[in-house]
Amino acid sequence: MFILAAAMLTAVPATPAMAAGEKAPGPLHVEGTQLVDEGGQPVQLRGVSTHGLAWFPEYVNAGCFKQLREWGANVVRLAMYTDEYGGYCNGGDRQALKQLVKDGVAWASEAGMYAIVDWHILSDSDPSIHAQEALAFFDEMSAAFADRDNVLYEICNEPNGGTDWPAVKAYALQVLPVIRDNDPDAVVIVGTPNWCQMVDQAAADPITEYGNVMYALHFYAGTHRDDLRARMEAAAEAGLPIFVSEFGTCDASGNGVVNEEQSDIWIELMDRLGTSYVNWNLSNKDESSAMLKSGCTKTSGFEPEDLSWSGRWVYELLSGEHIPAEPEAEADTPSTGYQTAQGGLQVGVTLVNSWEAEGETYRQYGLTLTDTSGTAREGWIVELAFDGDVTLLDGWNGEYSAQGNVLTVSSKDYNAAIPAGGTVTDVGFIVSGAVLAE
Ligand code: IDC
Repeated sequence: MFILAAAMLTAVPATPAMAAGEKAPGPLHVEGTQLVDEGGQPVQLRGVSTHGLAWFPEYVNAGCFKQLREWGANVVRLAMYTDEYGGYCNGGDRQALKQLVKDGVAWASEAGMYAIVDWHILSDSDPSIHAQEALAFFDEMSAAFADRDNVLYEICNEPNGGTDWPAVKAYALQVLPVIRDNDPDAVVIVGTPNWCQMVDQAAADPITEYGNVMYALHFYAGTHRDDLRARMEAAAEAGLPIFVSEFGTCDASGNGVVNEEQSDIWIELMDRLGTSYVNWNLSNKDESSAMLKSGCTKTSGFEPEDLSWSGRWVYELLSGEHIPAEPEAEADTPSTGYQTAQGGLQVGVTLVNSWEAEGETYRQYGLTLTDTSGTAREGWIVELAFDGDVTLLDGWNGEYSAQGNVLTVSSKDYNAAIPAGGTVTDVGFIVSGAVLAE
């Protein structure tokens, strides 16, 4: 845990860290849509995923995993790419990769955490491409981990391209008996088509031949929103046990801005459904999904200042503790914002956050619109002038268009109506390139 301030010692982590002498994680199984422990009590796993083991092996170490546990994580995912360069099926050192998986599982156990062994297909969009290697790999791994209770197997990260559910299911039905021969009760997570978004297809035709199977849904908060959440909820209602074995706070490229608002909405849904989730990714790669700043060369013993924006958000999520904002982020935040009047609307503008990434300054603003005309309206539009050409990265609860130095924001269907004297809140956007002129 970070040593931040004495006051933080009173914060109650959402997942309490293991006390000394507490027993190692016990076996899990699937009941209905839920992951449960031996006593049938629901268990929600929450944790982080490594980046590709071949590229970032250094984070697989005892101290790092112990610290993740102290932060509140109870699961770590060991992501082993298959077909990306250096992956298990593309020139990777197989012995070294398997050893990393074994070490990772051992260190996860030692820290009191579950471990997910992830066969990380991606550019090989159909898991049947490397099915033979997968069968041999899972045979060896499930034999090695047969006596361990804390291992879950994720047999195909993200089927994509034209790979449909019947193809994924056929592959799963090849891998499942191999794992079950060695490790009869282990929980197995099966990917779903279209980068793990088509849980509806699995719900319509689930695997009935084996128990303790869960289905992966993946989301990136900057990209995937209500549609995917609705699909997830419908599949859960239809009885599908879902495991969010990968999610990002940013967009689906693994980069872009961290969308805290959408991430929070996702967490709310997963907490409500009791869904387990794992954040992408534990590395210092220069991309916004990486938890560590690219300048951080530590591989354990992280301090708050080592964490990226996403890393801070994940730390706060897992630990329930708040990291005070970094001084430089606050530096250009006006405390009260400012007001401007347009067409009978009082517009309150606040600079919520600003940050640097890849040599660019990003600023997040929030708007509050209050009617001062005394007449109800069925739509609104606001023009905001910047001190130079402005680039829009993201916006919510409004329609946006940026031209030159002007950003135009207008109403969505659901917040178009403002009663006389009424207020619209939660409108916000992220821009780069210029500062809002006051
Ligand atoms: C991304 C990594 C990036 C790496 C790339 C390889 O963040 O550094 O170069 O893979 O192609 C996924 C995948 C996951 C992706 C991630 C972000 O499971 O491997 O990682 N993402 O693009 N699905 C949706 C997003």
